[in-house]
Amino acid sequence: MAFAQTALLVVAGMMGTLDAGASSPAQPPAPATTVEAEPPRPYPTLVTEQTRADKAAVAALEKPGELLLSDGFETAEALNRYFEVQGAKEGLAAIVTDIAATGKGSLRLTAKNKGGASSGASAHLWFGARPKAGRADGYERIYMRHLTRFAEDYDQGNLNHTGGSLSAVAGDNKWSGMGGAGLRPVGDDHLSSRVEPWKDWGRLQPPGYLFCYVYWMDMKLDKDGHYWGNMLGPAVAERLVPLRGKWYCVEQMIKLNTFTGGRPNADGELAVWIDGVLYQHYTGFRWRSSEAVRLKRASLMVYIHKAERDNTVWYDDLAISTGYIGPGKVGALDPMTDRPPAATAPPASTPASP
Ligand SMILES: [Ca+2]
Repeated sequence: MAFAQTALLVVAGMMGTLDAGASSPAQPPAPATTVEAEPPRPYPTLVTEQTRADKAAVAALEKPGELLLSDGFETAEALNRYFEVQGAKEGLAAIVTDIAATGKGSLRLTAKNKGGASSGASAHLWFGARPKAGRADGYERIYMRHLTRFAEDYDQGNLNHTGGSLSAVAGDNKWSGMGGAGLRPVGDDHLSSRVEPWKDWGRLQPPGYLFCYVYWMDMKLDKDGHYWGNMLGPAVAERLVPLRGKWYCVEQMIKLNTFTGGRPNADGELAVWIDGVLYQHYTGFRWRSSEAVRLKRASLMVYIHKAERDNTVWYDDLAISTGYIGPGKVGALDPMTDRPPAATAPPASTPASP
């Protein structure tokens, strides 16, 4: 809000100068303190090439961690662990068995044709609560992996928000930060990043290339005066347009910034892997101004701004970890069954446990 007011003051000052005309005395310049009230806002840097060239950096980035959960979407009960499922009653968010990457089931999300109105379906997961007493809730660094498949006829038109996202929030309100489209987080509230596709106004085949749609305290203002999510993608030559009807493994990592003497350092990171290959890596994020803002939520969604047809996407093998996961089966839990490894799994004839 402070930035918006400052910008308005500067614009008003410029207009006054222009209106004054060449022969009139110049308007006094805006006080310097007005402009300097907004501290520098560091912006992240794309460093994928440098990281790839540095074995130690890759090893650090791809170091395994503690698996927090995995979900193979094998039974209808799988949806119960999501605190918010938009579209479940209408069958727009459902566990289905006709299409799956692994095992028998997957999560199918459909944005119905609404004659040009917005449409969506989603599932939201909260992993903020820590199981061990005495540990703070939420996490400083999280890797979110999921398999995704766009329908053969998927075409969002222009705008969509379809993909998997990570959010950091302060406090334990699971819905915190939702509904903040067009608004810049102030730093002690929330941040988010979603890996989603963009058709570049029809220049690319649907669904378009994958990039991160990011909200955080140092994001840039859009030309239209709103803080829409900033687009942080790979180098232009490395943009990947997923083939529709094919499964892809997408993994996203957010590492929050540290603090020195209570002041936020610009040392946060954002990385994405596609099918186990590093796709993009950004460093230099000042994600948050408060240490209370920690990673606690993951979401899978389809959202079409102007839905003129049904658009469907499938998700499978979601995993959340404090370290790199990679494609394939996860260690502690089998995404095929959502149970511990085979040695402790019940015989095939035993009915599924709840
Ligand atoms: Ca599955």
